[in-house]
Amino acid sequence: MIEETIISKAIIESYLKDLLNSVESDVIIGGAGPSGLCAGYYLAKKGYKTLLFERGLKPGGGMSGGGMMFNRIVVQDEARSMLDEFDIRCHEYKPGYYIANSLEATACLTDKALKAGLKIFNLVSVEDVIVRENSVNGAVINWSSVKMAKLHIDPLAFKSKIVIDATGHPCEITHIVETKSGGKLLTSSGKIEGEKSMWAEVAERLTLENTKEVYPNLYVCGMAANAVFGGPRMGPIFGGMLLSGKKLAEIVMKKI
Ligand code: 48F
Repeated sequence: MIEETIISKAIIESYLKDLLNSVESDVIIGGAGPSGLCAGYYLAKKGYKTLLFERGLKPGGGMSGGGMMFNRIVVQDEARSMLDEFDIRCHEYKPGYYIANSLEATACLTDKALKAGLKIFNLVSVEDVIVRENSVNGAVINWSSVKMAKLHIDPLAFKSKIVIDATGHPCEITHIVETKSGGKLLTSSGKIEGEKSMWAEVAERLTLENTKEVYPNLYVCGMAANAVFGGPRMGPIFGGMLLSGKKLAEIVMKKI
């Protein structure tokens, strides 16, 4: 005999236990694209209490869609070893260009990150941050459906030592901080410099250079890093995203 109320209690209790245990953490990541998942994987693997809030139903961000809905991604030599780290199969298309299935890549990143201990809360958006004495101290979250339904419902606040903006092109968390801090970001103008048009080679290099702190205790990785610091976009080559997440995890580990 199957009792429906046991199913309900199992789901509610298990989820709420995770949620309650997450109110204070080491690191909060906004966005489950490749860079956010990668950063979360390396941090969780080293034992840092790390949460990831993802607005959408599924993790993966822009990775699963590949290039123009052709579900393939390209990764260059520099990030080849990361495909192995995540058990993502690939083959060399031309010297230095590796091609992988974008659905497999997304699934493998998600699987490894979860199993390393990253807590992923999907369908939840970061809508604000906690700020104390000009330093980010956590994220303010709400169900994504609340915004979609245009409901006026107050959010909840989760504290962390570090917040990572991995929200991709719109760099949403940095936008919030820029707006509310009066434009005092650690960029050359103090504001978001804005993403530039596609130039894959330069973009891949700059993604790594731009992976850093943008406001005290707020860090950017992936496409958000280029959008914030004024780098170009790169299209469906993903080595920079993976390396950026890894680099940021290392920076954050040194900081805390
Ligand atoms: O855009 P996205 O995949 O970020 P990424 O890790 O990778 C970029 C590439 O996919 C691609 C590219 C490189 O080849 O140019 O675009 O930098 O994933 C960002 C995720 O953040 C979520 C969004 O739903 C997506 O899954 N997101 C955006 N804003 C919020 C958010 C928010 N405010 N709160 C929570 N999640």
